[in-house]
Amino acid sequence: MKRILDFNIADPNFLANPYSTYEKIHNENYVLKDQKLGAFFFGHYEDVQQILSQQDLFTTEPLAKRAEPVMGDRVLAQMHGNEHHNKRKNILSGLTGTIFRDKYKSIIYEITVKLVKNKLMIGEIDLINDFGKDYSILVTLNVLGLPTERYKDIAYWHSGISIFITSLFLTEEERNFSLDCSDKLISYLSPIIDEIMRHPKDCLISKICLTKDNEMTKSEIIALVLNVLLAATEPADKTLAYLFYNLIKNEGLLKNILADRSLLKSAVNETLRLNSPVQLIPRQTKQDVTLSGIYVPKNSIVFCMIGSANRDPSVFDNPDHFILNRKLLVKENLGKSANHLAFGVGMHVCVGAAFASMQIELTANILLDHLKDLHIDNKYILVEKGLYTRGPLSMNIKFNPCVSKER
Ligand code: 2IO
Repeated sequence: MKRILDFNIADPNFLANPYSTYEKIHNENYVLKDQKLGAFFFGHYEDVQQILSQQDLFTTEPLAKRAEPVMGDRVLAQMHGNEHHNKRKNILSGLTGTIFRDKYKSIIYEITVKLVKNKLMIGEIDLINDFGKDYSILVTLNVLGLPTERYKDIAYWHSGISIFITSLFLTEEERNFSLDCSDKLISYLSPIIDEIMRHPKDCLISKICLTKDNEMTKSEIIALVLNVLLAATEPADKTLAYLFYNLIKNEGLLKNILADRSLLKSAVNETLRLNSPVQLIPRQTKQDVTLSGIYVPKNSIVFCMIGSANRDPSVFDNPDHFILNRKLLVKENLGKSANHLAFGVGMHVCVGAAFASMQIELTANILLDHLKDLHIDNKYILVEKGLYTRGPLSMNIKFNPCVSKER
């Protein structure tokens, strides 16, 4: 029987270490309620799976407030029926494995090598601030078909939009900054998107515009472009940094992976479980619901605690540990297919999941080829930031300095 526990998401102890709260949720069978926020927080694997799979009971309505004001229109997760099906299909058609191999692979290679090049002789790189932030924006701009000359400005505007989407509390000042960033990014993108609409090319934006009767408005197109830009960049640098942290910090793991690169795929997967970059997914109840014995009134905000669900000991043995072939340990009752929920589940499961996994695996392979004798300084302390999306503030990794052999 589950019980409600009073919870304050703004508690600095929770921000510093949400994992002990996750443990409490599992050990004492709690569902959390934040009275001030008026929201429920579900952290059990089965509950999260239920919430995300029953989209008629638990709607994506919270995005109308969380995303629309900075996106300018609806994002993919707010759509349903035919519209959702068609838009999702169009976006997916630009993110296939074939296109990845034929086109994005070489682009990602070039971006990665270019960004690490001047760090090679130094023997140290911060995977977040020297690499990941620029890397994720550059890759995504290329995929969308946007020019990259002003990527620094775009990264700045993007950061403002990201604050809006991923904050639980916003000051007036932050809100204004976010809205201003959104205005500026939309003004910048608008004429470029017009041009792509006039002369479609081989890029994701052209595929997004691919509606039969061309019934999409300009703001609908821009919102989906911003949706892809945000969703593809925000978790990418975080996942890559956590992956290298896990590879280096787990005894013998790096050595095994260097000897057999096919293991990297599982390492990316296990990183997504243990260090889920998206920790919360919001939903809203369409009617009164009782979930796992907890009564949730109509129109309540319900947060899925992805990071907690992914550490549910009834699904994952030894949940706080990095275990490479974890899939084999998944408990019987959820079936062999049970996996982490880092990409969500149900009809709104991340449309870029396969692409993201390929992207992170490829980039890690390139970095492993270029950076030799990887280690992390004993003095480095992992400090994480964020409740909604969560990632390391920095990730300094060291390696043997070498002279670049690249052009
Ligand atoms: C972009 C939070 C990075 C999505 C969001 C407004 C909608 C949706 C998500 C993920 C990850 C982002 N929500 N992607 O949780 O598109």
